Amino acid sequence: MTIEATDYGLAPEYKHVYSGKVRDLYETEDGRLLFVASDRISAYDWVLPSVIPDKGRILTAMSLWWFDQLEGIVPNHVISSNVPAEVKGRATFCERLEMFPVECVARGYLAGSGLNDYQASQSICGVGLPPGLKDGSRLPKTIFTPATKAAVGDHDENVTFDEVMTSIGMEEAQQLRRITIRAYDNAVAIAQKRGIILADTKFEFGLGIRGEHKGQIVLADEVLTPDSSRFWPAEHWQPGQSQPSYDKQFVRDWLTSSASGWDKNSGEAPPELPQEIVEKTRARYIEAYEKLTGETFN
Ligand code: Q0N
Repeated sequence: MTIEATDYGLAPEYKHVYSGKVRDLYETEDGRLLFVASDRISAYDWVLPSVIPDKGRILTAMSLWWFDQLEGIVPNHVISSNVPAEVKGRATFCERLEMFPVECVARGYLAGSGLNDYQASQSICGVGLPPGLKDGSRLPKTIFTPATKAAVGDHDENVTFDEVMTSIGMEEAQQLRRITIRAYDNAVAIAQKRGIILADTKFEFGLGIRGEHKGQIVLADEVLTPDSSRFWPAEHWQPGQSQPSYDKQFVRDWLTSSASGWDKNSGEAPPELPQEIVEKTRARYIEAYEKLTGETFN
């Protein structure tokens, strides 16, 4: 799938380098990156034709807040949030790193691909688990379940720790696992106090190339947002069934209802969301931000 960048009207000195489902990356003439969070939303592996107004600003604010919370645990790639007016609030200038080709996933609860792998093998990414766990169960301890971009298609493919070691070396693999688990465990404890379960999350790391981070492992991308993590409302947590998503449940419920006229297995692109679903979803992102940080979203 090829994803088109949103046109922010940035000056031509910002050269587009990459677009994912929901983010756009540019490089500056002096070798920094401009990391932009769009208002795009994905569901069922599609980027929807509707946008959620302010989603990019909300998730940028949330990610910056988390980078601050984790400051003592791992350095991060953020240089400044003082960005061009066209992307104000939704972008950061970042340090260019040498990225590790590994999606560093930490899981404290069973869901998603972890649940599928567990049901097939009672293990995830080579990590054995006790019997009797259900959809949404808390795991005995946090596990590192790395993934890589699949050779074909855009799906991440779970890999074993041994495969990560073969790819990047034992020392780096062990460090990525240790930092991933430590950062996630800290975040879980913070979110739990605010009534949010952080079921799992995905980090991307790189090695600093120059300056104070040269040779150090640095946290990149956007962190601990509903786009990179599973957020569950703690008051509705009930293992044994799929947990409602904090942010996307209205979207999923509408898309799979007869009202949408869409079949997620049809291969057809999904339709635009009704205004009511857009507004309720925007309110959920704001609620998650405000609940987590204790700050008002402006
Ligand atoms: C970078 N992406 C996101 C891996 C790529 N600080 C950085 N320095 C260099 N490159 C990147 C960053 C950041 N952030 C990040 N692409 C390049 C795309 N990911 C998606 C998953 O695969």
